Order: sequence, then structure tokens, then C-alpha cells
Amino acid sequence: MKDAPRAKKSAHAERFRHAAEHAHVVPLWTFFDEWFPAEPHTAAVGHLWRYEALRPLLLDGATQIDTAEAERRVLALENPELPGRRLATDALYAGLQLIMPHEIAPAHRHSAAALRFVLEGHGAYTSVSGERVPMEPGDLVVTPAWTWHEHGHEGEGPAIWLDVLDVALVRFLGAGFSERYPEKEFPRRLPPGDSHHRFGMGMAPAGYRREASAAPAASYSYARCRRVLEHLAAHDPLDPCQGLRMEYVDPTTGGPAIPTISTFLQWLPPKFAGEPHATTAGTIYVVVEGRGRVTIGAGDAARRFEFGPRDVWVVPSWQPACLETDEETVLFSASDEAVQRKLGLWRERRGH
Ligand code: 1HN
Repeated sequence: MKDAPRAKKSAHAERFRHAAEHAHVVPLWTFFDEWFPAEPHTAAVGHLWRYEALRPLLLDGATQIDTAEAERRVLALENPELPGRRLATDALYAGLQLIMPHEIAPAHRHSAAALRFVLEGHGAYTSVSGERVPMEPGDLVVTPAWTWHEHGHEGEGPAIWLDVLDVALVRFLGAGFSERYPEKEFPRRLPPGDSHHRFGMGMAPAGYRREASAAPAASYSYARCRRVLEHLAAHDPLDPCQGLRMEYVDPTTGGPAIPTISTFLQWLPPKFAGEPHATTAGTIYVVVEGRGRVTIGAGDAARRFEFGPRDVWVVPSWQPACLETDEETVLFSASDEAVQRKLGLWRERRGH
């Protein structure tokens, strides 16, 4: 008899659960803590993809499908704990793209913005709005949202680069559009280097006002950016977590090179032993030069990886990462910091 009120109560709770489910409503108190733990928690894990392992897979993939069929020959880097999502971090897509000599990856455009960071090969190019932008190892090329772009290769041997796109964010917002250019090749509308001459010298055409859909083709050559790092290495103190780090900026706004993606080039001396650093931005790293180790996460969940040239790793939101080097090292990285800062969400934690 003593249990009767409890039984009555649980029958009531059961009826309530059914009625709520039937009405397509969910009581907040059943999921509030999962949504808002005291600190961010993502299922994504720190992971490193060895270039040595990916390169033969990319080349093998090239024998399975040609560019006419595949449109883009790309292997997406999928976070091991985000299965089926095709994403490297919660917000960002990353993949390795291959193009062989004389191939054309035909023009298209989409509402997601993209960057290419070149890993291998000479003589490839991306054409952005009809302007050919050369792609040499270490170069960063930006394809702003909704600009026509195609890739080609007039050199020898495979050309390979890392693509990073804000596609998860765009899809999440329900704003994903794309369009294929109907011709085999996009017309050459602008002379090579046009954007660099107009916008890359600390000047802009008088009266120029930026329109999102008509952004200049931004490219940042490694030869010039490497010299910037050398200058800093000779004159600036090292940050205990990050060494020396420069951000790529849009010369027409002074803001991030891509409105939604922050991009950085970073220099670390040999035998650097960095302090841990966590930020709310999921970050994708690629090694341009050098060797060392990265530890991602803390305690029992920490994952430690050896890195060498062209390896790619990801650091999920709010997981501490710690860098150590054996040799002088240069890292490129891309993260969703830019969009988080615009929304007032970005935070960092330094040290132990
Ligand atoms: C895309 O358009 C390219 O144009 C590469 O090279 C990777 C990944 C997802 C969606 C679109 C490209 C892409 C992509």
C-alpha cells in the first residue's frame, strides 16, 4: 500500500512523457545539462593524418575515377569520432585534393567559402572569377563565397593541396547553394596577378567598396610570408604557447582573410617546448616545415602524435594542445575563430 502513491506518480510521469512525445515537445529539464555543461564538450577528438599514408591513397583514387566523373578528386578528412559527418571539426570541412597535369576541375561556385593551402607540385593554378592564381607549395589561396572557381595544372607530376571550407556552418544555417558553370572552361577575364596588383600593396582602387560576392582573389605567397616569419624570429619574443604567429588578413578590410575562417602561419624554433593552450575554436593544422610532437587533450584522454612535413592534425574546441619541436618548424592553421569572435563566443585558456 505504501508504494501506491509512487506507482500513481510514475504512471502519471509515463502519461506525461507520451503526451509530450505525441505533441512534439521536449521538457528542457531533461536535456539542459547536456546542452550546457559548465565547459564546452564535443565528441570530436584530436587526430593526426600522416601525409605518407594519405598520398598513396589519393594517387590510387586518381586511377579509380577521372576528373570528368569526380568533378573534384578529394579525400575528406573525417574526424574519427564524428562518423558520417564528413567533417574534421564540428564547424570545418578539410580535405586533400589532387590534380594531375593537363586536367581541369571544372568551374562551379557555392555559398561556402574555401581556402587552399598547397602541399605539393609546381604549375597548378586556381582560377577565381576568371583570374588565374598560381599555386606553389606553402601558398594560401582564398576562394570567397559564391565566386566561380576552377583548378588546372600545367606543370608535371601530381599537385596536392589542403582544402578547408566553412560548409558545415553554411549548411547548418540552411544557406547552402551551388551552381555548375555550363562550359568546359571558365573564360579568362582578368590578367594574372590582377587582384594582387590592385589590392595586395596596401592600396585599393579609389572609391572601392567591398561586395561579398565580388571579393578579390586573395593569395598569399609562401616566399613572402616565410620572410615575415624570419623577420619576427630575429626581433620578437616567443609566445610560450604559440611561438610566433601571424594571421592572414583581407587587405581590403584588415579583418580575417575569410569572414568565417581564421588562418595563421606560425614559426617555432628547434627544441621548442610549448605550454598548453585551449581555445573554443576547432583548429586544423598542417606542417609546412619541421618535425616535432603535439599533445591534444588532457589526462587519460590525451593523445600524442609525432608530426613531420605535410601531416595534418585537428584540435577540437576547448581541448588543450601542446607543441614541441625537434627542428625549426612552420605550421599553417585554419579555425572557426573568426566567426566565433564576431559572435562574441571565442575564449582561450593558457597554461596548465
Ligand atoms: C569544393 O567545391 C572544392 O572547389 C573542394 O575545389 C572541396 C568540399 C566540399 C564542398 C565543396 C573545390 C569541397 C568543395
